[in-house]
Amino acid sequence: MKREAKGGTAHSACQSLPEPTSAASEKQEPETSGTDRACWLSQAAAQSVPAGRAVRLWRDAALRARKLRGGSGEPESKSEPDAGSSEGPPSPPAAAPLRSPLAAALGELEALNLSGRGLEELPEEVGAALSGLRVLNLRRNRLSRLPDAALHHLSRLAELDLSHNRLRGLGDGGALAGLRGLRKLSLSHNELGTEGPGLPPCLAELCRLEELDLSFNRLRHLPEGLGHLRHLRALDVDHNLLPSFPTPLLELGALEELDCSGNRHLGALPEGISALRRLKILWLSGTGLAALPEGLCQLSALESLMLDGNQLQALPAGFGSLQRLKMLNLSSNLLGEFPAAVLALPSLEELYLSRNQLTLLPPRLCQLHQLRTLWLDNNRIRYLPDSIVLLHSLEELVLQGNQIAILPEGFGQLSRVTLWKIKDNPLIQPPYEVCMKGIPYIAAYQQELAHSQPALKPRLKLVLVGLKDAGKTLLRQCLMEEDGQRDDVGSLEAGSTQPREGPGQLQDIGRVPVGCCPSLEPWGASSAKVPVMQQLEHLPVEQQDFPSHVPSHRVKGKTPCPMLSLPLNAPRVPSGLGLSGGSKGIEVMDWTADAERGLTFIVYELAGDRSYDVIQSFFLSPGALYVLVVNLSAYVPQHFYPSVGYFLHWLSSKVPHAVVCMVGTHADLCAERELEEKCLDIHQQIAQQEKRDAEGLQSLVQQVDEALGQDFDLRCSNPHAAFYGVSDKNLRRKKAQFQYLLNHRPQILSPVLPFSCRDRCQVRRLRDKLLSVAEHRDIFPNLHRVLPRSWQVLEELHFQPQAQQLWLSWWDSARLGLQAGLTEDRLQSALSYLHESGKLLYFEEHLTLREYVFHNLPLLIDILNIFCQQDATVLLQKLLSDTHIDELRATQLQHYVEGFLLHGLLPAHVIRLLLKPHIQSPEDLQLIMELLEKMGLCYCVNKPKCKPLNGAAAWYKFPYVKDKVPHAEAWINSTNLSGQSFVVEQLQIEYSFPFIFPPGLFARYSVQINSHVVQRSDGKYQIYAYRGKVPVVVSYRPARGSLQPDTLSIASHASLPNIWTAWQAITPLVEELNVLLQEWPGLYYTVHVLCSKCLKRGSPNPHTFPGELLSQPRPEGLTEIICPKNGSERVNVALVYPPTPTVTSPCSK
Ligand SMILES: Nc1nc2c(ncn2[C@@H]2O[C@H](COP(=O)(O)OP(=O)(O)OP(=O)(O)O)[C@@H](O)[C@H]2O)c(=O)[nH]1
Ligand SMILES: [Mg+2]
Repeated sequence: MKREAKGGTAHSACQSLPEPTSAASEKQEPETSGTDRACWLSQAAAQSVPAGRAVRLWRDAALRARKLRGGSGEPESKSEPDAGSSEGPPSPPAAAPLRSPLAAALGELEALNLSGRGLEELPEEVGAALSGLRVLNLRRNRLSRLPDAALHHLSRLAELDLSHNRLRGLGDGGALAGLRGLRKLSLSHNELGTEGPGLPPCLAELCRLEELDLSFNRLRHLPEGLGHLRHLRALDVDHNLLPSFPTPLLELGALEELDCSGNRHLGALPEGISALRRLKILWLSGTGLAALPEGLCQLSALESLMLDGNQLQALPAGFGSLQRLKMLNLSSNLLGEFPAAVLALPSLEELYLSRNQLTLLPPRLCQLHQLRTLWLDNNRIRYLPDSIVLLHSLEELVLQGNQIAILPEGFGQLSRVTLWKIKDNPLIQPPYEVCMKGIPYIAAYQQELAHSQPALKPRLKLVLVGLKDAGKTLLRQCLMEEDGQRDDVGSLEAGSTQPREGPGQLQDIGRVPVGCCPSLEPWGASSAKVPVMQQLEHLPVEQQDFPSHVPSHRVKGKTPCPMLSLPLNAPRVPSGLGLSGGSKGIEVMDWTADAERGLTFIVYELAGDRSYDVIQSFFLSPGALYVLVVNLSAYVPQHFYPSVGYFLHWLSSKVPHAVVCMVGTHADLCAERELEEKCLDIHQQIAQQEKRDAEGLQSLVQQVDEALGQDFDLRCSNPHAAFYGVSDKNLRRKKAQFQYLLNHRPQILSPVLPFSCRDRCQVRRLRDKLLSVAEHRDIFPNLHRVLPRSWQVLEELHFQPQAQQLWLSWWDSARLGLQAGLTEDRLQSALSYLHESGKLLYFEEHLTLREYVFHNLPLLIDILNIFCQQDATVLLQKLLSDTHIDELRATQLQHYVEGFLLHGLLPAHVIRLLLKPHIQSPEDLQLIMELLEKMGLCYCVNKPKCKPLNGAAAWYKFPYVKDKVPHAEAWINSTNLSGQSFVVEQLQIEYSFPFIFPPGLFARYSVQINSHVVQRSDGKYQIYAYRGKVPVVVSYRPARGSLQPDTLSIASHASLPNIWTAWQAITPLVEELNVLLQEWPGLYYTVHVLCSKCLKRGSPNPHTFPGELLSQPRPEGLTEIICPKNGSERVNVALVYPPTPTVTSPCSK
């Protein structure tokens, strides 16, 4: 808008000149540069005018977007390099001796671009030699002064760009004195004002000046005579140190654009601002304004007004006079009430009110018929006026971070809204799961609600986590039994818990833990039938089985963990005990904890056995209550991390802001004093861990802030700098990511709650505690979501007892839909809701899977549990359950089982046997394998891409089954990518995970990349493969001590001229990893590009460049970068930046 407002009059004097570097466009994007484009001749340049307009339009939009949303700062993207920073200054062309006839030719030159040439001085004679010049571009050099004589004779000069230099002052202004014809002057991004006043009074004598850019300097004053610039239309003085609004500006009657943003202490505007009657654009972001003068309301030509980042509490009464205003930004102010005057602005198209303190919106908002953009995020709004649905032109509606529970009826009418943000609101109608899918889904929900009665059914997911033998199963049993009001603990039986129920009936499949099939599982019977009391008599007190990947440094102290010191095959519990071996995988069941209030918990119990890590992560989702269980009798402070700290890291990496309730079991086995001490210790260590993590993140925010405070050029010129070369945009994203992590720390509800299943009182207390947490509207605002009755009936019908199959076809589901009163066209949105809320799986966008509804989650989990089974006997028993199997076949099957446990490989026909009776036909098997592939749990190793297997047996690899073969075969060109002697260059991108490496990530990633690679060879921690003909290696390296976190790296190699092939090989893998990591929104990790020079030398500690460079374009003109670890040695830029930037940035969460 800023440029649009300038209209077409700007360049009448320079019609045949190249796209001019206007003050505004300059801020967005540097001009073309590079040796081959150092100068243009005017004839050639004339052709560029139409294209130039298009470019300008684009820049305008980008500039505006940046100003509006990102705040101000250094321009992004392909900034010109400071050519001298890495290569030393090339000899300035202008310094060469000038002789005829060359001199004569130069004398006719009209436009000269010397940007980014590392110039430190301007030769005195340059002006005399180039007297015909009309455009001179000297931006991005190192000029610290302008010799008086240098620009003399340039009386025809109309545009001069001196931005991005090191000018500290202009002396007495002698250098500019001769430039009487100048219309455009840019002095932005210098150091003007550092010495003396910064600007000479004679600046005011450039009386033909139309555009003046003085932004990003250190100016405290503007020359008094500035007001004499009668033709000045655009003035940028933003990001200086002006202590007040400069009065000379009030005389600039022709001014159409004024940018004073970023002068933090401007404080107030004078009444006299009304004199600027032609002003169309006024930007005053971050200027410390606490009020606006009435005079502002007389700026009747105003179209764009930026007032964000001030301290405004209200607008002046006459604000409604700004009848031409199209864009108003009032974000980040102190508005407690919606400024009513805004409603009188009929032309308003964009309104930004983010980060204020608004609670209500006026019903008359709908008067703003032209409104296309409405940003209201991070306020305290509770209700939206019904009339908001009449804003038919709305395209952007941002409401996140408010208190909105209900969207007005007819909200679906806002069908033109494409940018829609609603998260962080306590939505119940429609529920969050519907809202986040977008306006069409909201429309479908609301139509459905109009068709059928609303239904309220509070259900909360309750997830039990903790180490093996922490006491989760018994705790669950006690709680659920307590609900049954029985007094005799001894009569508790595992089988008495309620599995997922259909409408009014128990569902058989959950009657025993879903990980166990009653007829096949040897432990099933023993676990299910032993009364609790009996189990208590044989308590294995000292057992602690730590996650295998908890780094040893995390386990403090010397006391060895009892279980870790046992031989691998030693029995862990005395045989014959009730819960020998613990639970398997995941168990799910419904628990009606409060029948009166109808509150149901869907309980997910995640077994402590780490083999189930990969599948368990799928069931950690937002909006659940997590109960972290610790065995207090076995707890010692040295084991805090594996028994508590690790779980908090795990939970919060997957579920930011997770609600965690700490429960300490086995309280009956601890003396009172011991109990107190242990609970206190856990409490304190949680606080310490939290403090450490938060402080770490805080200091990262600070580092990013410091980097942002620096000039982008400076950051690019110093390879030692923390964020060398990282654009402001990426830095801001990084900061936003850190802040997100800081603002979404886990919510740990109370100190540890001691618990003993022997003590009925404690059981009851825990149950009451869970209920009160669940009912707490601030913690679980979504609990009381409103559903159309038809959706709820549909859900119930899908879970009725006869629906024992693993999936339903779309048609079967549609039949149930009809029973629920849903016609087929309305079924999809209901299924989509049930999928989003974790009730069933329905992949509406998957070509094959969308024909099916996987409604039986317990059964599916049962299947997942089988694939995580590490016990050969159990697997074999499943395979041999068929009585017709002869001895030979049995031996074969045994081999398959061994192969599976050793390499994670299984052929399809054996999988089919394993999944009996759930899977019958080959088609069924095919479908379930597609589902598992979609979930990223396995891939087919021998399926030719896109073709079915021709009768041959398909083999599947389950990469999370830890491959016992430590290293993959390093068969790529018989080289080892970490080796020493290389003719070729190496590329290596390294992801580091300082807090936690998400369990199962390597396995999931290994599946995810399968479609990109061929001829792979997998080891425990490595994958060697090819992308086309180019080798790639993916390796995971577990943490070694606290200073070296877990890393995952992706590497390839090629000769320098062919290095693009290596980039082509690794960038899709990098992008795949970036996408996968979005499943862990609370995870902190960093990405780096390793220096290939260091790698080549075999350095054990190679220098790292920031991974953000991967998503940035290669800086034009830059060929080499200094590697600080190699002194002055340089790395080719092609070894640090990919030829085309990656689409996803590592910090774009
Ligand atoms: N005395 C006593 N024993 C308990 C208590 N809670 C659990 N136990 C016993 O501790 C052992 C382990 O309990 P489980 O409930 O199976 O542990 P878990 O956390 O489910 O373990 P996994 O399923 O392996 O992850 C069992 O023998 C329980 O009987 C308790 O509060 N007091
Ligand atoms: Mg258990």
